[in-house]
Amino acid sequence: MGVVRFSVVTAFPEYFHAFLNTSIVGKAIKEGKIEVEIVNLRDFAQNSYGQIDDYSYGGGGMVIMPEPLYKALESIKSDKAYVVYPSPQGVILTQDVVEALAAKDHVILICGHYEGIDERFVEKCVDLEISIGDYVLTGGELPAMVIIDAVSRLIPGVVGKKEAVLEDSFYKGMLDYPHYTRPAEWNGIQVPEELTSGDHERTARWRMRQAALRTLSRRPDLLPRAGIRPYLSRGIYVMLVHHPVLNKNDEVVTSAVTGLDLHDISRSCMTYGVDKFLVITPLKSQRDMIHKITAHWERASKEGLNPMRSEALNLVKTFNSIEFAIMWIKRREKEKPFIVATTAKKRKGAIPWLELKRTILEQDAPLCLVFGTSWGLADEIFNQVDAVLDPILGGYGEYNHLSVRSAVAVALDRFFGSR
Ligand code: 9D3
Repeated sequence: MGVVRFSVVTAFPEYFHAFLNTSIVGKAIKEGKIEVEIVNLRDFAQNSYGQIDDYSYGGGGMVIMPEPLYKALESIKSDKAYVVYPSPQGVILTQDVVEALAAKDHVILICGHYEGIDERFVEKCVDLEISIGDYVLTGGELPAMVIIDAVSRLIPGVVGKKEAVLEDSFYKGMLDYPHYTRPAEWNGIQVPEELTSGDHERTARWRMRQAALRTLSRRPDLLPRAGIRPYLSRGIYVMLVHHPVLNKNDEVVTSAVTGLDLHDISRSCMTYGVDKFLVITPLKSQRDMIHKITAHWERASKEGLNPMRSEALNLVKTFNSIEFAIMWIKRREKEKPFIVATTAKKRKGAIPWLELKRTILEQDAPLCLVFGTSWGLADEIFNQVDAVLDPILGGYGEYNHLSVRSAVAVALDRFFGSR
């Protein structure tokens, strides 16, 4: 995050006086964390009348002329400035755009007024047009301040540590929970009991729940990109089934456990916040082999070798049937988990990924995602689960043969990854 410098070209410098001397932005400037220079467009006027605008060709209002803008821009000393023009025709300002700007060394903001600025200047000098939303303002000054404000708070040390932590990827893409301060009762309205109880865990759970419910009801559009794992209070389980599964002739068989699946899926589970990786095989010899592998890495970790690998493999738990695994989850969670089967084939009644993501967040129930090895889960499984997911489609051609560990990674990213 390298921005230290903003230059603003404007015909109304007074707009910025209070902004640059107030609150967090004012303090950041005083402390030298950012630098904001205001360039008065009138100083680069065409004539002694201070003319900077003229009638629009083809009729309409006034348009800022290209030459004063160009002279103003030339007056700003910089080798690698990024030129932004706040305009109703721009890309909508989102946090992604703010983050991109925060990576620049020098951002120049060109404030339009009246009907706008001459398009030839835009063509020749502007790197990006940015709109701050679909409503009509009188000029680009307020948008310029919005951009400076949003970018500044990303610069280390500009906002306090507490707030900065809130900005962590942890909270990314979801709405905030409601806030309260004293008095505990105001106008007959009580502060929610969860916040005054002094029980930190209960407070945290309540806040995450509020954030989830608000996001679902007010901004469901945020859901596809939101990382929801921190908002779920119950366990998430990935189940890898080696029996009953199909072979290539659609016969029910028992498949072999592979070391690759064990290592790779447990690492994916660890990465996305899965609580346990349940490996199902009715063969005792196979379960023994799994224990041998996990014990090996456990020992390696105790000897100071690859502790991360053993941490991930700690998630592995073996069962000789799906039923036993579900019983174990039920006992651990004191509740029946929501069981979801995955499949590479189209099945009627299957639900889209986003719908399941919404359901998981809404219900906050324990979740068990079931993956079949070999040619997929046997038919009998699909009648016993709460939902079946649409297959993962690459969006290209008919070929649809992901390895099960790739499918697990894609599935976990769709539900719990934040983008
Ligand atoms: C008559 C057509 N209008 C375009 C929608 C003309 C017009 C309206 C408002 C031309 C310029 C402006 C001034 N607005 C900005 O400079 C502006 C703006 C905005 O109005 N809304 C959201 N974001 C921005 S960024 C700059």
